[in-house]
Amino acid sequence: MKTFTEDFIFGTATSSYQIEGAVNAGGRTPSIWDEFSKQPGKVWNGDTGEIACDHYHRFEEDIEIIKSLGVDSYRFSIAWPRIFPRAGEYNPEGMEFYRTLAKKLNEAGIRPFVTLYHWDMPQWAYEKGGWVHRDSVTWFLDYAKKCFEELDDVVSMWITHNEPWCAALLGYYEGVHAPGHTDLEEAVKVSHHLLLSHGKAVELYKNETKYEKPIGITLNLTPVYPASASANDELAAHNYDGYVNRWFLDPIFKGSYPKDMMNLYSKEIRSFEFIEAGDMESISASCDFFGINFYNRSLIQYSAESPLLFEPAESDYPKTGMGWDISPNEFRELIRTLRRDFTDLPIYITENGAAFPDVLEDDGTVRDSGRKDYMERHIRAIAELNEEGMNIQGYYLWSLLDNFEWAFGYDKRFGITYVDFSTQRRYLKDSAKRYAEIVKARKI
Ligand code: IFM
Repeated sequence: MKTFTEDFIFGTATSSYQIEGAVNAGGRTPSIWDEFSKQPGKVWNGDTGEIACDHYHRFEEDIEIIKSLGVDSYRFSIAWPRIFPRAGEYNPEGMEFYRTLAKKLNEAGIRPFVTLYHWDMPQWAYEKGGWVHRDSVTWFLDYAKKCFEELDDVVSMWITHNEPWCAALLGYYEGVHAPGHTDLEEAVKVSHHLLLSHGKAVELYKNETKYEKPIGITLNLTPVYPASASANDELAAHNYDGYVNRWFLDPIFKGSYPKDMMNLYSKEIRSFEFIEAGDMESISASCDFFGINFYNRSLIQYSAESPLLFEPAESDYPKTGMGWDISPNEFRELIRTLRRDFTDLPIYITENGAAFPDVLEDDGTVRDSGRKDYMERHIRAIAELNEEGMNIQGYYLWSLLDNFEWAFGYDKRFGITYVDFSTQRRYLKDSAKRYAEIVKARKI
């Protein structure tokens, strides 16, 4: 039996575009995801976030679900185009939605953990150059400042960016996320501007003595393993680790980009002058915690055809519905590596969870034993890591609700609550009931 201290934070998480719907309500204008998902072939089944879980209209019902789980905290993100629907134009009605949500959570004893950017850049900002343009840092800071001013008293912790790797590399290099570009130079610039906007937002927040809440960033990290001990596979794994993990960890914790990756990228990027004097100091501005989203390990092999010389290798691990390896042991190794090589900051697991093909039974139950097992194994790993002194202070299960899973549309269900998208009725899955038991007992 493993136990958690009283101050360990159990939570659950969502993001704005994935659940809110109501894309034209309250003065909101389109985000890059509204535009991207409308393009044929970009999202499974032509799905969009237009209605999603209709959380914008049903948030009170959703707070009741969160309450029923007994969790300490709820992590959600703010839709930037609700706050600044046009360049320089603040929309108080958009802010009011989040203020009401946060206030009601506080009234229920649930701490709001707020992410500023979970990928829904306003379309107007994209049309002015998006994250490729250095001015995006200023646009983001205007938005962040307004959120801090209007919400800090009702928010318990702030995250600047969620998974900048996805926004930059999936969005601008692999082309599978909005805005769907396939240009490495753009993607690397975007990653720099995302990181810079993070660092500058942290500086802005910390320079105001009236703000004292913890602030940090969340990265998606994956421990990488070579498919064999061959020199080629070792090289490929090292490159992939640089591509997903070190390109973000190094600047945040060491104040520099990994030189091996700059070298590799220099095949397509002739100049790194977009990194200006003082940028790295801002990017490595000290945070109060470090957020990690963990889903799976990566098994990687060499590929001479791939521009960065890596590709995924076949693995014989049991998989989730995404085809991702279920790998709680490698999660343990990841945390130990981070502690050894990167940071002493308190760690929050800001996302962890699994998609599986769920079945809603006639009696309203969903027997999602695969998700339950996945969750239990990762929660147990956290308890054990804390016994080793790894200082993980919170765990947020992804996700509160089945929702719009980006390019996979509504095909992949990550929720611990089943959403019938034709009626918008919600049903607690077995995993949610089990999570409530763990949270209540604070043991597993
Ligand atoms: O749904 C996403 C989330 O938006 C970011 N982290 C990974 C989740 C599952 O793919």
